[in-house]
Amino acid sequence: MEPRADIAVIGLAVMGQNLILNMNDHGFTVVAYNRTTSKVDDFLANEAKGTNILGARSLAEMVALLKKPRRVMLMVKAGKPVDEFIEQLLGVLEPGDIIIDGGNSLFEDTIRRTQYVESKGLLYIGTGVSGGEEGARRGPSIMPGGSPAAWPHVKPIFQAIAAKVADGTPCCDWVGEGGAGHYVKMTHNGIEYGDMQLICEAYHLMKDGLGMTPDEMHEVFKEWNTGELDSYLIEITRDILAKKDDDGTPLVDKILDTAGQKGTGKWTVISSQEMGIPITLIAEAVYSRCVSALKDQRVKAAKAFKPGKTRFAGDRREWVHAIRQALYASKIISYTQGYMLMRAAAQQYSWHLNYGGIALMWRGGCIIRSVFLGEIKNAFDRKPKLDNLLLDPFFKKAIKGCVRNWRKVVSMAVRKGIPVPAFSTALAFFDGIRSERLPANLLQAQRDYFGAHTYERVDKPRGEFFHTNWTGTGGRVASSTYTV
Ligand code: 2AM
Repeated sequence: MEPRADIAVIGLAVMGQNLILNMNDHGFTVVAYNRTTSKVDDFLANEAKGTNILGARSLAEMVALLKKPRRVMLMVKAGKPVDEFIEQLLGVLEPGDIIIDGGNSLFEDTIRRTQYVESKGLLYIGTGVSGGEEGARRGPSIMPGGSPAAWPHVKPIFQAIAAKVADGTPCCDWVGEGGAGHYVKMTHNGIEYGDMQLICEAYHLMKDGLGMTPDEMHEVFKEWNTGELDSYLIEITRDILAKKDDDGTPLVDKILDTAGQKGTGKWTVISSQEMGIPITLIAEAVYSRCVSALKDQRVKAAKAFKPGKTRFAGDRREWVHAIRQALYASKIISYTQGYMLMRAAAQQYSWHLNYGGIALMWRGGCIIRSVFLGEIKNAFDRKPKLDNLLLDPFFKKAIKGCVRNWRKVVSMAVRKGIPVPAFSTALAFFDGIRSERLPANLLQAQRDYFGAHTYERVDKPRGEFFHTNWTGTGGRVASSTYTV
């Protein structure tokens, strides 16, 4: 067998198949393999018919078809199947060959696998692939991390098949070492949770606060999609609101209001807790799905605490504008928090993340693609070491322009009893981060009172710790090991 294939893809579920077809369209010779080998035959006889795609019925046959260094991409279920395939591949590949995991793996697994595969003399890439089935076929956002030495070997393929922004730049670049690619993909998914929740809150306010119909809201989202909120998620919301059921009534009204989740939003929040970074908006987005899932309890509580009138007084157009501004400001906060998280992770795991490059990768192809990400890219172009997005002049001005209406919307929602957890946590974070002095002085006093945890003083240098005998009966010894 002549080694003529550029890359092998293992896993012929829809994402794997579409990536293979995409690679084939761009002139690469791909060899396809799947645990259940009948799927290889099916694929070659149907979707891949008439293409240059090759099939393999065993890993040995697949390896024999590959040019060196061999590139093998796994598109299988995250978790054990990835480890099992890595083990099998180590038996048939050679030092210098490259194993790529394109599934939704947890970044900690990718850190471990990169070290393991490198210890065997091979190279490893864990890459986020976003954009769903359609993205995989027509141009996804691709976020690769792992062994830096592997990048030049996969770059031509990945950048060719990735989505492109208007000037032709691909939505794929090297993210960083170890698990950086999967971390950035995880953060992307967390931000996606936040963006979706923000849109849902805007919808809820327009529906219950302004009494608008889906058709009227369709018009609003259509207009929003032409400005600073122009994005894939606003666009699909516009279309969803116009969709009618078979009986001609809006389909959205017939959909049960309980949301599911697969876990990447949760992972983002868990990681933020471990890192001590407040990504409050994504956390509220995850918890909002949890609240939505408690339908039975909600039905009972709704009977116990009957809502009052939810309608906002005043001009509807002005309210719609205010809601738009509240959404925009909250979105800025969410991305600020997401970037804070990635910065902390980079420090913790010694990754060299390219923050502007990440914005560019998300600019097209993926679910959170938006005009807004172009502005984030600009902010990092202006100042590559920018440590807080809020302090960039563009975003600073944008927030200042929205803050009055943001407060107006959140306070009216609170008065009328319409839940806006993401809008309001964003505002609380904004007010917290711009507070030079927070009440944590009292908190430290409480901790010192009951646990002798000590405190620092405003009139002494940082790093000097004090303990007070608050009651006159406690000891004078400070606690240094017990932390709450
Ligand atoms: P299958 O077609 O043989 O089930 C998505 O589920 C992809 O992951 C499919 O290609 C599937 O292969 C593969 N997959 C799921 N679990 C697997 C496992 N335990 N071992 C190998 N491949 C697996």
